[in-house]
Amino acid sequence: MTHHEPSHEGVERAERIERRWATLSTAIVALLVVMAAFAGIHQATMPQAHVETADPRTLHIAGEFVESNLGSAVEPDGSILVRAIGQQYSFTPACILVPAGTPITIRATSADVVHGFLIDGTNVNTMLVPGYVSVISARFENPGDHHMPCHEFCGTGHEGMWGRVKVIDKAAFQKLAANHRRLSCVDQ
Ligand SMILES: [Cu+2]
Repeated sequence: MTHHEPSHEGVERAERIERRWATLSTAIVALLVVMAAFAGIHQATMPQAHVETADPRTLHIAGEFVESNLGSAVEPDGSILVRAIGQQYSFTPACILVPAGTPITIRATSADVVHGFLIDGTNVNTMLVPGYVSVISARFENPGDHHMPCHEFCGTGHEGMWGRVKVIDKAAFQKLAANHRRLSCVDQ
């Protein structure tokens, strides 16, 4: 005779396994809740330390983004600091000049709407948000030219908004830097 009634031990075993899986999944959910709570509280108690602001209305008049202060400069420690702005529909400077094999810090912001800042062939890829300063670290190993398109739709002239990054030999850059406070390659 065959019957399909599960045996007593079978039912007990199934319940045991089911309880084990229920405990495991509850533990996973509890862990995720704790992680989310920690991340939320941690963010609230320690806001990002490096949010820097720049008023787009006074960008051209005062502060670090005035036109005479844009371009590349040699810092006291030998690193290069580049300041740039994006506006409808261009970058200033339109051509950024940097030396090869040197740590470079780019500080950039927008004078109007949100723009994209991307350097072709590198991992430099950020947004220029009006009111905030975007800070990017980069290093270009080899001399050459890179395209720098705006990759965030910013208006009717968006497709024509792009700049260039020109990487030159370190010694040649230093020579130029000796005679100019701020460098760019707009006229090259
Ligand atoms: Cu743009």
